[in-house]
Amino acid sequence: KVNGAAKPKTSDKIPVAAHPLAEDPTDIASNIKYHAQYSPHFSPVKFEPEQAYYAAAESVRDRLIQQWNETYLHYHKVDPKQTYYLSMEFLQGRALTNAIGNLDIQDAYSIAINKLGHELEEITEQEKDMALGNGGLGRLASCFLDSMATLNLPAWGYGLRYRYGLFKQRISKAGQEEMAEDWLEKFSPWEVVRHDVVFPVRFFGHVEVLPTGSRKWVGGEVLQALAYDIPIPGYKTKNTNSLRLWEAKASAQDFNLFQFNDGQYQSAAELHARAEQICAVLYPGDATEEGKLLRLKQQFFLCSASLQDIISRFKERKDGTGVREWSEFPTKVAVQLNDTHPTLAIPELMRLLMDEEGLGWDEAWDVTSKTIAYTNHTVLPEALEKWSQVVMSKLLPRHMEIIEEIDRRFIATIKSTRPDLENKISDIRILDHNPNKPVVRMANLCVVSGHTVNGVAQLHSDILKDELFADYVSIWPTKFQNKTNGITPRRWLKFCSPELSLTITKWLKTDKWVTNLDLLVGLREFADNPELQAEWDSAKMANKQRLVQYIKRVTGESIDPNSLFDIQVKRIHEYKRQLLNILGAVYRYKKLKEMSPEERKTTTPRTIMIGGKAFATYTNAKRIVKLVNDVGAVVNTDPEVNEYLKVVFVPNYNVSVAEVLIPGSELSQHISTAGMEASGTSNMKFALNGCLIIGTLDGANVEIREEVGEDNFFLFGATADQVPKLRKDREDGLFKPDPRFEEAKQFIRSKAFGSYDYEPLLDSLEGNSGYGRGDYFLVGHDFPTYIDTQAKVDEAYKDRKRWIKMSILSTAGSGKFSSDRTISQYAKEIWNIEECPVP
Ligand code: B1H
Repeated sequence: KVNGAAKPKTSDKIPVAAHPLAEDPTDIASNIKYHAQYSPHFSPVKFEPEQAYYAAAESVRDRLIQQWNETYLHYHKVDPKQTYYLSMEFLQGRALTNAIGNLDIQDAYSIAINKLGHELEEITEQEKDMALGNGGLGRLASCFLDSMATLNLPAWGYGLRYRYGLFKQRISKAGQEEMAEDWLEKFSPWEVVRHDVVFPVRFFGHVEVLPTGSRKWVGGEVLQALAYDIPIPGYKTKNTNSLRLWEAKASAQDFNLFQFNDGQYQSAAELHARAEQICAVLYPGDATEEGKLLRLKQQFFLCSASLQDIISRFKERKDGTGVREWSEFPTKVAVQLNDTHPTLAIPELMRLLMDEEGLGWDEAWDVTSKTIAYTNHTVLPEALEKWSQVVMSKLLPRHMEIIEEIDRRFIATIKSTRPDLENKISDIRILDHNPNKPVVRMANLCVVSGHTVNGVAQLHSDILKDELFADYVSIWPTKFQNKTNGITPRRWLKFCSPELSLTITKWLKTDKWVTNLDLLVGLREFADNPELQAEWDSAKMANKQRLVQYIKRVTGESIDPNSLFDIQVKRIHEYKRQLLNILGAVYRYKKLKEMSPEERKTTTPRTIMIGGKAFATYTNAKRIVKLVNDVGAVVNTDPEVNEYLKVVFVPNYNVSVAEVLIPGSELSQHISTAGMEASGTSNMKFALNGCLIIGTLDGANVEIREEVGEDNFFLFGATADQVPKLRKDREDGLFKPDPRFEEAKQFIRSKAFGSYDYEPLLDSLEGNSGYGRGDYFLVGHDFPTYIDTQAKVDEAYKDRKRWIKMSILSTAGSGKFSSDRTISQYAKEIWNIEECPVP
């Protein structure tokens, strides 16, 4: 080696040739070599894992392209009703392992990569996560895409092609630091740009009344939306759907050559710069007016481009004659809004139908309301979107007119048909004319305009019907549904936990559970079988060992694979109560310190792992990250307790980190204040991987506990219906804190974990808070039962057999939480679409 230049590792014996559909490992290897040579992205001398990854990914993409094109043409010919899932977030994670697994060519690829001098596992590690999302809502969208393809459903995703996805989290002495994550730094082998799919998207301007009386939106600035497609393969099926991501561009005409030659470089390319802002980042900070405007622009950009595309496909299919009745549209198109972020699809579809296609209001409304359905993902007041009417009128003047008309007609209908609701009109109408800041309430617009509204777990859907949307239920009793979330068993069991999957397949004598997860109940009859228990134990241990190595690599910390692995990973949020977890850890540490060495030996050793990102401007969440790290720094270097307790903050939690953490966990914490977590989906992933849950009766925890059995779920805490009274009691000074809660807080206040100012955080837990909201999240109320329940966990873990049995029963009871089940229900009960398998 000279100057670090690597010798190519490619075996010289393997010929270079392109066999996109090769089955034989030697042919696959030659196809990979072909890509390394003829679609080069690096200097020819290098064939390190990184180069091997890109070449292997391109060879897998070749295979996908063939069946992807076939799928497109098949849908085109059959012309089935198709679903479009509109989402501001898709958290796809890595694609290579998933594609190879879904194509069922894992073994051949593994051998082929070996022939080229590499390990499949090592090269898959080279891939950057496609992190175009925040958390559960975005990952749900990605699990749904996997299930739609696996079920052969004609269904596409539409999103934005953000340049930088979710930020990369670094932990320093100061706590969390954010860095831009450039998933496109080199390039993505998974996307195909469609230069023929471009739509104009307008902003600002004004409305003109034409001589015919119809209205037209003109002027302002016009950007171009360019399509990038990502293939979505189904598991062992030819059907390969699309995730279409829009990129914003300005056209060549918008480049002012005269200004540029005059030295005015910035103003010459001003529109190009504004186009770049639109897809620069996911969720730009919205503290400023500029930030708010940019978010609204992003949302409209997604909606407008997607609907123009959907309409042009509607016209194009059917013999290519282009002649169709608009009333047919809802029989060919279903649009699902992933929360309110794509709500502008409603007025945009109305505008396109009326102003571009010439339909009247009633006809356009009929089509729109039969096409659009809305999923609510949260009841947190701060997450219910409200857009300023002033901003909306400026950016989207025609849409504001349409929203006003929807509002006006809704009120008129209520007045004429439901006089009993007159006094409720100001709550349920779409526009809020608060004189200080008139806003558009996006959830109300969705409920009024959509044909179906659904929540994402039974408890959440009940809260929507009984509280948030109660008045609407009396108007449209059948509009409201529940669709309990799910996760894809491919990524979240088969691919991330191969040992456990093999064990399951062996005992069920079939691998059909991969697409029919209910079959897992078959494990129940063997839960006491010592042979299965031994195999289960060793599969879990293999996953724990992988996790031990991962933690060592990213944190330098050595953790004991024989300790109980206790994990909480999710976005850092006060309602998710990572603070309850860490206060519990602090209390545990203090008790261990007080014990004699002999006494300590009788305790259950634990490794508590916490991971998650805090939104950059969410100060209390960042303080929680800092606290976890500070507690870890003290506990992990204390020789007295070291063997019995470690506290590890896992940095940069994302999809691929989850794929290592979840299979290796034994206990996971889903401990939100009851009524606040709409569903949760990592709870399902943990349960599926034989990890027991300590949790509150919140979101999908309720249903998980029903399915795995109450004996296999560590329940604690207030229930959702008790929460309002408990909050009131707190306000009225009726709350008597448990001495253990006071002890834990006091220990932090004593500077046992350093001198950082935790007062604002601790103070948020006090009754008369200066910073917080008087323990709004009821950490103090739930702390004692949390500690007691953790003691039960410690006892249960000492009985190895009992624990493994519980673990098996957890997996056995997780069948309901397959996203295949969720998507089948959406398909039948909301979208009315049918499978369209490619022959
Ligand atoms: C969920 C969001 C969300 N609900 C606003 N709402 C956002 C709202 O940055 N924003 O503007 C981002 C995300 N995310 C989650 O959806 C729920 O909290 C989970 O409980 C649920 O499992 C998940 C999927 O339904």
